[in-house]
Amino acid sequence: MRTGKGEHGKPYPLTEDDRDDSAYRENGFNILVSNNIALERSLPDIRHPNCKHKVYLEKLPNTSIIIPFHNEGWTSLLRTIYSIINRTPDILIAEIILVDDFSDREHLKEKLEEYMARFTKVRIVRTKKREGLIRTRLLGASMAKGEVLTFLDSHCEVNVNWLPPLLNQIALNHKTIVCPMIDVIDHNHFGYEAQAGDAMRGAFDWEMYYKRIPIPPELQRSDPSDPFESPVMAGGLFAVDREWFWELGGYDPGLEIWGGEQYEISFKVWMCGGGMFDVPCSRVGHIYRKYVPYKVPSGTSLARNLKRVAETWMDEFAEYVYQRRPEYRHLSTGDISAQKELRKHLKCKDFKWFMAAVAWDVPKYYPPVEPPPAAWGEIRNVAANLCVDSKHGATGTELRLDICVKDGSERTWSHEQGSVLQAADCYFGCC
Ligand code: LR7
Ligand code: MN
Repeated sequence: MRTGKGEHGKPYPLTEDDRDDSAYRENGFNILVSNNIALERSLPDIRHPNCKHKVYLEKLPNTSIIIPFHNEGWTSLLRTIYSIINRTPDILIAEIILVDDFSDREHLKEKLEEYMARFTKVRIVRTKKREGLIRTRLLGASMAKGEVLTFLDSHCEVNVNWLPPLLNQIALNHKTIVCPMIDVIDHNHFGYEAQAGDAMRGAFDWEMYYKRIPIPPELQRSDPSDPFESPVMAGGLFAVDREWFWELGGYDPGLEIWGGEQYEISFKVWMCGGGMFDVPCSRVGHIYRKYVPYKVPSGTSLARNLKRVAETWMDEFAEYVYQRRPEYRHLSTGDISAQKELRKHLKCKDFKWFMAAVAWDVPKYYPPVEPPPAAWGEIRNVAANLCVDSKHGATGTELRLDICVKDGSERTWSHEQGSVLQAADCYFGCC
């Protein structure tokens, strides 16, 4: 029955002025539009019609809803909270934990505390320094009391009856991670709609880009509204049994700021005795940004996170990634011994099993490129404990013995069968 701009998830009628870049700068989406539509706006119920007739267990576990945020817009954050409060059975919410990752915007300080005082279930916790979204989620999870942990981004709108289908799947088997269908809230006009191609599941290519590929016919159910297996999640929106999450070691806390964690948790849950499902009857809208608005501390890189995950979980398949991204070979991952130990302790299956049993359709879309038969490494004079190194000299590139440096790319050599010796990279003009 609601009327007004943006109601029923309709696009806000934008004027030329509304499109000015200044409206996007702070959030990567149009904050003026967000400010001009109702915090409690209505959304279209775009679930599969069968969802209206599904029955769920009478007794479902309750959940802590954990929302990390860094410099989130005021109305986009509030709309996330209102949508949860309005569209979730109160009895299922143990608490809503807002975790501030060291934001510096004024509206996220006392003003937020004062506003949230009206919601008895909302708690605000704050990191003491910029941690990035992974450790920020971990902080929220460490304080959570609910039986299930549900993670959301700070610019979402949950849709009709989004939570019970997720909790139901976990109640049936607690070693399950579940994800809602992620709908698109347009970053210009805030129109709400399904992503292109609804019958898709999560995948990745060998550069470790997240991809969606069609659900293979073998996995399609007679009822398309039933949950289906998903090899990897998008990252931000999922629910997991709290105890199972910690049994899995939570996230690797060595992952910095942004990215890679979706692979870590996905590989881990599958390889270590659990499973992951997408649940079509649960739908949550997410604002996909136009660009990343926040600063990323220098020295952190997505590449490092990805290599950390590849080294811990992907076994010989990591080579396919390095084949695509040769620059990863020499990147330092930091210490991953605790992650390797966890993998052993949990008696996890190997990545080959994961590819064969779970992600078997991925290579059909993203065939890995076999690396040439080659040896990689340093050339060391053991007596002097010095390594062959390439340097620019007066006559071009010269080879000399020099101190051996771990991860020094110019000192790593590859040798293909039958070919001449090559330096691993074209750094410093030496190929
Ligand atoms: O330093 C930071 N600290 C934070 O607390 C950076 C971000 N954050 C917060 C931020 O406020 C937001 O709530 O962390 C959350 C995710 O950050 P976004 O919104 O900038 O990330 P994203 O939506 O662009 O990216 C997706 O991939 C991320 C890294 O792998 C996370 O897993 C996000 O949760 C994830 N988002 C989704 O899965 C929603 C669907 C989009 C897709 C794909
Ligand atoms: Mn997001």
